[in-house]
Amino acid sequence: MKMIVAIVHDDDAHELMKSLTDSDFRVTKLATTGGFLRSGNTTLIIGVQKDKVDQVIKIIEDTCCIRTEIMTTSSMMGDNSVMGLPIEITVGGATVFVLDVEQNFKF
Ligand code: 2BA
Repeated sequence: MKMIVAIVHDDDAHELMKSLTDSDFRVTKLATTGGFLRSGNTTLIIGVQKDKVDQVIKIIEDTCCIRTEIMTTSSMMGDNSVMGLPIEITVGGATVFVLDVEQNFKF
């Protein structure tokens, strides 16, 4: 068994959950925060048999879009200055980790 951890944009999360559950995958959604932008994103945990990993990756790839976010240099440095310069940051479509699951229990 494998565990797929997918960090996606909040705006893609609902559609991705729907596509995965429509394809009979089981999903858990977590509200998470990116360390760089310090803004909300969504992490989905999907437990699947090894032969289903590629199907899940394809659904994620087809659903999640690359976006551009604007942040200021002052927020990057963590200060409250209003003099920060706006910079563009490219986010996503998705950051995906595929992990081996040693054991899986349901009680
Ligand atoms: P954030 O950490 O908020 O990062 C948002 C975007 O900022 C990243 O998009 C990347 O384009 C940019 N970025 C991050 N760190 C940077 C840095 N030190 N210098 C310049 N630009 C930087 P993505 O790569 O698509 O990542 C989206 C979110 O996925 C991240 O949000 C984070 O929550 C998660 N993530 C990405 N890589 C990860 C990793 N190796 N481990 C854990 N979480 C990760």
